[in-house]
Amino acid sequence: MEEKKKIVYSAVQPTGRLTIGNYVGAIRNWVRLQQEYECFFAVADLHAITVRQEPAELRRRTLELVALYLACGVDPSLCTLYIQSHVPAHAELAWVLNTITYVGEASRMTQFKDKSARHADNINMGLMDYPVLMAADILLYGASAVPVGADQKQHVELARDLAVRFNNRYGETFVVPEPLIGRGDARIASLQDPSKKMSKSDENPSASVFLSDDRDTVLRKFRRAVTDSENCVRYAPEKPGISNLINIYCAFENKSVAQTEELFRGVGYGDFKAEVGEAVARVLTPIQTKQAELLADKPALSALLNESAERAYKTARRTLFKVYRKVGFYRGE
Ligand code: ATP
Ligand code: LTN
Repeated sequence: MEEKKKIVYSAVQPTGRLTIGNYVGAIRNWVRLQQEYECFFAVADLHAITVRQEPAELRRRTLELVALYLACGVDPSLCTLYIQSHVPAHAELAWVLNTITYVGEASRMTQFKDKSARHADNINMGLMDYPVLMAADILLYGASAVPVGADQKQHVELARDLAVRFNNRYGETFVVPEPLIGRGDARIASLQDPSKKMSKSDENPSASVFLSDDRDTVLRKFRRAVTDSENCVRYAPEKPGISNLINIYCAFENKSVAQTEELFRGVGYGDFKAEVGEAVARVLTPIQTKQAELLADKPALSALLNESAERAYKTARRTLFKVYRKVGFYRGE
């Protein structure tokens, strides 16, 4: 009998424009994982509304993100790529999981504390419930691996705790998931402050390179990137700016740090920055062209999304009904 493939689940929220950090740290890995595992990748629109969103913009960004996933190589014939709100089981399972989540543990989550501080005028129940909904996402599909950035590790650990708690209380139901954290050097730092990660919500637009940036913008941002005064392309902890640029070059040219140092021996920062910019633009330009082509045919995208939502729902509802049975909901004789 063919061995059953391991299940992988991940999602990104349709808030803000994606950066090359999201590409290297998330989407590019998905493209690799879909070859080997049964993957479910979602656009987490239910999560997005935990902070205030402009409805028209949320709608536009959701579709743009779907097209971007596809343009980056996420292949709907290899995985299930869908919009979270198209599958009602997410919100339904989250409700049940709420009843086994303690207010104390939810309010201790780092992201909840951070976002409560940043959005002090809108500390809503959804914000606190965010990780419970995320646990529902993961547990519905029986995922054993969840590729995320280090910032999401605590949430995946809560999903583990909830899975174990439910299984202990009601009998074996959920697969207990593990976070799959990329290598530390896959973390792309801000171009303006290399001690911070590059983030789509950075207030300084020069700090992040967006996947939607055109070639000139990419080149300009790299030209202005913060470095040091040594003018030697060398990877070292005391040189976080240039080390970050080396990391980016390696990620986009599939080269090792040693190869990159060798290639740029004796080359000054100005020329190196231009080469990093060119390497990034060479990858981004075809992605942008492809994304625009996909967005020009909305009926085709809708058809694909309907089909994949149905596929996702088939798996999800099986888990949901099992849960309903276990907790004692009457479903007829
Ligand atoms: P925000 O600024 O709103 O917190 P973000 O850019 O940090 O957003 P998330 O939506 O939190 O992005 O993350 C989506 C995925 O992208 C995560 O799984 C994370 O691993 C990855 N990611 C985000 N930023 C980076 C980065 N700088 N380097 C590598 N991976 C990243
Ligand atoms: N919280 C995640 C997005 C997300 C997710 C998930 C990731 C929502 N549901 C399930 C993995 C599994 C983020 O902001 N990166």
